[in-house]
Amino acid sequence: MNDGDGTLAAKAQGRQFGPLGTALVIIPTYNEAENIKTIVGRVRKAVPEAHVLIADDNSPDGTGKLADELAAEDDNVQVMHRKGKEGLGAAYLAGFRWGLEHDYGVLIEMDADGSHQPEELPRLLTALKSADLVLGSRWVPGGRVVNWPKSREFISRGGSLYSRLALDLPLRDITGGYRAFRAETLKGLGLDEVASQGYCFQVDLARRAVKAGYHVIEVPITFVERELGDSKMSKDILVEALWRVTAWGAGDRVAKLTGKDKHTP
Ligand SMILES: Nc1nc2c(ncn2[C@@H]2O[C@H](COP(=O)(O)OP(=O)(O)OP(=O)(O)O)[C@@H](O)[C@H]2O)c(=O)[nH]1
Ligand SMILES: [Mg+2]
Repeated sequence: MNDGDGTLAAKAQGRQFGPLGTALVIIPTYNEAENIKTIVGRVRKAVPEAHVLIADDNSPDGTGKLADELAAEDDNVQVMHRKGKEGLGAAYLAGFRWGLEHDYGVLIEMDADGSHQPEELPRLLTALKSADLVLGSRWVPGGRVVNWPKSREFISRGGSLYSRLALDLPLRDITGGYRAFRAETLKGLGLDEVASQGYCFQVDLARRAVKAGYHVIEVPITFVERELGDSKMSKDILVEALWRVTAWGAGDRVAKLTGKDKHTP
């Protein structure tokens, strides 16, 4: 149910949700030297009580060094230096593991390029008070994208619609990457088996959460196309996502037909 903060949906489910605990905003970076300072500053201002983890894949443009400078100035900013470019999914999985080991109550996914506005994070966190997982959503009423060409919107909407139908998920924005997880939710998703490639990563997390029976709600966001730095999106990532979603959907249908769909994820 998309009621903005999830209260109605939680009541409908008759569930009680525990306190959230400290939030960790995980920001994966690859060549984001032009963006990293701004985004970290915006996060620290918008949600001063939250901590930040920058997961940098040894960016050739020196993002890791800038991140170290930010961490040196601020105890609530940490940097994870990774060996080399392995994709955003792998960086998030490493960030999630680090956050769980350090007992954070909430783990947040946020891009470095300003597409996910830190100023909207308080709304996501309010919604998480009565949910297991909150998806920042471009495609529910009130959600929108700024500065996207129609072609990009078509691909993104189409990807979510295809995933929704193929995987039978009651969600509108399945490929988005602005999300807030309770730590308990992440622990229940089987992170060791999550597909880490490109958009598959986001789709796989969402489908695992729904299948595991978690209360997943979508909160409208305004997604702003990056102004600085280069996109890491590629045609290969889209094709990969398409075939994986198709394979998962086919697998789910076979499992349903054979009665073996009870033990996911
Ligand atoms: N650590 C790490 N971060 C990555 C990698 N690839 C992308 N990212 C980060 O993941 C976030 C999303 O990447 P983007 O290039 O913005 O992808 P996108 O939002 O689908 O594409 P655009 O809309 O064109 O910006 C950004 O913060 C990137 O720096 C990677 O291989 N490793
Ligand atoms: Mg982006």
